[in-house]
Amino acid sequence: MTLRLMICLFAACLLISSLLIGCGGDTTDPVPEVQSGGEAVETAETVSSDEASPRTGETITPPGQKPSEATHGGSDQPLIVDEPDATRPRGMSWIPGGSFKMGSGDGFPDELPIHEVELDGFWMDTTEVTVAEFKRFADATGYVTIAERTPKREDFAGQLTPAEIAGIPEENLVAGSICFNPKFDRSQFPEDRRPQPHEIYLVWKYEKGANWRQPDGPGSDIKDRMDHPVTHVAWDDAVEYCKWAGKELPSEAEWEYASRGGLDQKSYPWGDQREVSGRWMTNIWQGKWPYENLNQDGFESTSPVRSFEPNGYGLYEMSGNVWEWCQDYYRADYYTKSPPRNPPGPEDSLDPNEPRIPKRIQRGGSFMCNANYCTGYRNAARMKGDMMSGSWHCGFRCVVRAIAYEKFAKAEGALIGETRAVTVPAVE
Ligand SMILES: [Ca+2]
Ligand SMILES: [Ca+2]
Repeated sequence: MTLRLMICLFAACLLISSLLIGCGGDTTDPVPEVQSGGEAVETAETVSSDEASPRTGETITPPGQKPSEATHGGSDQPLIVDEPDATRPRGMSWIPGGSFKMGSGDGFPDELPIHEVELDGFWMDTTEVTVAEFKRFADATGYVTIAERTPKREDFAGQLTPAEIAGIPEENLVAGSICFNPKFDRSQFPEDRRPQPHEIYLVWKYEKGANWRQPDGPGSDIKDRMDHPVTHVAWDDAVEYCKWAGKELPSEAEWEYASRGGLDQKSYPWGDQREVSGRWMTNIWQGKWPYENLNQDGFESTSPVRSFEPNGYGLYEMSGNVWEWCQDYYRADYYTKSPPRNPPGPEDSLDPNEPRIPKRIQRGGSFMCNANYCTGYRNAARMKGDMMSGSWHCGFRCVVRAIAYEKFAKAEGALIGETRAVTVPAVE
C-alpha cells in the first residue's frame, strides 16, 4: 500500500501517490482467491514472477537508501544460541538461536521454496510498539512522521511519471495517511473474482490529517489507545524510532522464526487451527471482507497489545492486530537465493506489480485480514509496503541483536531491565 498512489486516486498507479492522484493500487492486504477448502489459489496477480512485470529485472534502490545490512557476526563464528549474560532489555524476549524451515507450501508463490535458515539469537519486543512508546520517542526527539508532513511533488519523483506528478491536484498535497473507506462503492468492487490491483484502492482512502496521533483522521485521538499498537508509521519512521531506542527492525527471517514460536512448519504461531475450540486466537477480520466485519474477536480495528495469548517465545500478536515492518527489501524471488545463515534480505526491491516503488517487507497480517482475501496472519505470509507510506493497520516491533547489545545500552531511549520504569506520557 502506498500513500503516493492514494494522493492520486484513479490514474494507473498503486500507492499513497496513487490515492493522491486518484489511482487504485497495491494491496497492503494481498488478495488470493480461496477455494472452498480455504487454500489460496495461484492467480496472475499472486504469481510474483518476472512474467508479471512489464519491466523484468528492473530494480529500484532509491537514492540515499542503503540496502539491508547484516548486523550479525560472521558465518564463521559459532552460532549464538543462549541469552548473553546481560541485563535483559525491558519488554523483550530472548529468541534462542537455531535453525528452522522458512516459507510454506500452503500460501502464495513467493513463500517458496521452503528452505532451511540458521539464525543467531536475538531479543525481540514482546508486543508491537505501542502508542505510548512511540509518544515517548516523539516527545523526547520532536520527531515528525511522514504522515504529519505536507507532501511535495518532488517526493514522488521516480515513482510517478512527470505527467502524473504534474496532475496531482494541489488540494491533495495535504498531510495525511491511508485509512479504510467503509463507504466504498460496492457496485465497483468485484464479489465474484479477485480484484485487480487498481480495484483494491476502492476500499482505501487518503485521509487528510490522519497520522499516529489521529489514527482515524481529524476528530480522532489516542487518549484511549495508549496501549494499542502505533499506526500510520512509514518504514523510515520506524527506523528512526529504532535508532533512538537502540534497536533495529527484525530481518524477515528473524520475524518468521520468532513468529513460529519454536513450532515447525505450523500455519499460525499457536498451531495449525486458526480458531481453537471456537475461540479466535488473534485480532483479524471475521465475515466477508471488505463488506462485513462480524467482529467476533471483539475488535473492529486495533486491539490493546497482549489482548491474546503469547506464542512459545512469549511474543504477543505476531499474527494479526497490525502488520509489522521488517528490515528487508521485498523481492518475490529472494528465497531462491538467500544465504542460509542470518539472511539480511535482498540488496534492492522489486515488486513485479509495482516495480517503480521501493518496498520493504511487512509481516503478520492485521485486523483487516480475512480468510477469503488475505490470510496475512499466517506465519509464512509475506507482504510488502511502500517505504514512505504508513497506514491505519501497519505498525512494527523491534529487535536487539546479541552483538549490538552495547550499542543498545548506550542509546538515549534504551530501557534496560526493570530498573528504569516506563513512563506512560500524559495526553494533552
Ligand atoms: Ca477483529
Ligand atoms: Ca502483529
